[in-house]
Amino acid sequence: MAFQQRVFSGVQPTGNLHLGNYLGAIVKFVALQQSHDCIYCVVDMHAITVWQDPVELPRATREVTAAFLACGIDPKKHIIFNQSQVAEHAELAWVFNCVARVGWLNRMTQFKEKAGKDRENASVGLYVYPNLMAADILVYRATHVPVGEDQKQHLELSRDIAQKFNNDFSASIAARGFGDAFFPQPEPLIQGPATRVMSLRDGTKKMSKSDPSDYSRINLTDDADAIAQKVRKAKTDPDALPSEAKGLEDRPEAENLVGIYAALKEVPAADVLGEFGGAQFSTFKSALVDLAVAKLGPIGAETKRLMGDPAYIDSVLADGSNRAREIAAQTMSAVKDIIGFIRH
Ligand code: AQP
Repeated sequence: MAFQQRVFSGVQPTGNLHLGNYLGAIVKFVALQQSHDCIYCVVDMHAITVWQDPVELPRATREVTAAFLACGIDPKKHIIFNQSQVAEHAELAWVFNCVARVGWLNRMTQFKEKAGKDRENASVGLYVYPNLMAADILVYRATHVPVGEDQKQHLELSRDIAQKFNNDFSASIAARGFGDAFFPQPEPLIQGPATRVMSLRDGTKKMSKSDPSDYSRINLTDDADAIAQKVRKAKTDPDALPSEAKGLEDRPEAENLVGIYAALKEVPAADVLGEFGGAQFSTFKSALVDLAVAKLGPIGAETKRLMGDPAYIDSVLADGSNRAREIAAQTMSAVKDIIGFIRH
């Protein structure tokens, strides 16, 4: 069956958005608006898999929304909304809790990393997080999902869930005129030189909101001074930059900074090495500061300006939630029929 092409992705309101979120996901959200219908979600229900302060959560939800707008997502042509306002996400997630297998979830590395040694004490929500993520995508029968490399395994699980649902209910799906598949196999879009931006303090660790050191990441709302300080203090090695990609092997910090520069400048990493091969890090870091300030400065300023108008941000979320709900309700009605739930 041919599915209408549709993009879905989400970002958690769990702290400051950083360069990894921006280059790994949001830049792609913006580009895909030209070619697809897009739905971008502030996934507040995912956020509460780890306790969130009820005073901070709405602020963080508005800040992610403001960042989406500041980066250039058009809320009229596309949809921006917060997950908790469309109940069908949770409804479909329950169905998927009954489709996905315990063995599949046991293989999820993100749960292992986030729960750590204290697994018994992790929330059940954190464990079934990937089922909710599958519901987020499939409740819109979305076909393409731009994400960073860290979400690859969860996307594979979403595909497995879609396939098992299609198999488990194949006769019912066909009887209702949906052909041989009700859900598409959503395709991850993980491309470019910055699919996994690493910490500025340790090139083997992902740049992350939860790293205790603010020097490990560049936040989208950092001012020029903060960006300059963080880049200058970023860990490097004593050698000059190589002129070819092979020279970055076993130099994770150098590779990371080159990847960041390439992604911000929207050129291949080879071009960056062509330009800076043989240069010392001090020279390269100065160029990186200029580029990062030029790219991120206007986004940070616009995010802050929008945060001064929470009523406008809330109106964007309300309008987006209404439009998202219409699509999600149609999917959920069909899912209920397919499963055999009586609808009144
Ligand atoms: N370092 C990264 N490099 C590239 N992409 C990244 N993403 C996150 N970190 C990087 C991508 O950003 C999108 C939104 O992520 P999220 O906020 O939903 O989830 P997250 O992965 O939990 O973010 P953090 O910063 O890593 O938070 P913590 O500290 O809680 O682990 C996703 O598409 C993600 O791939």
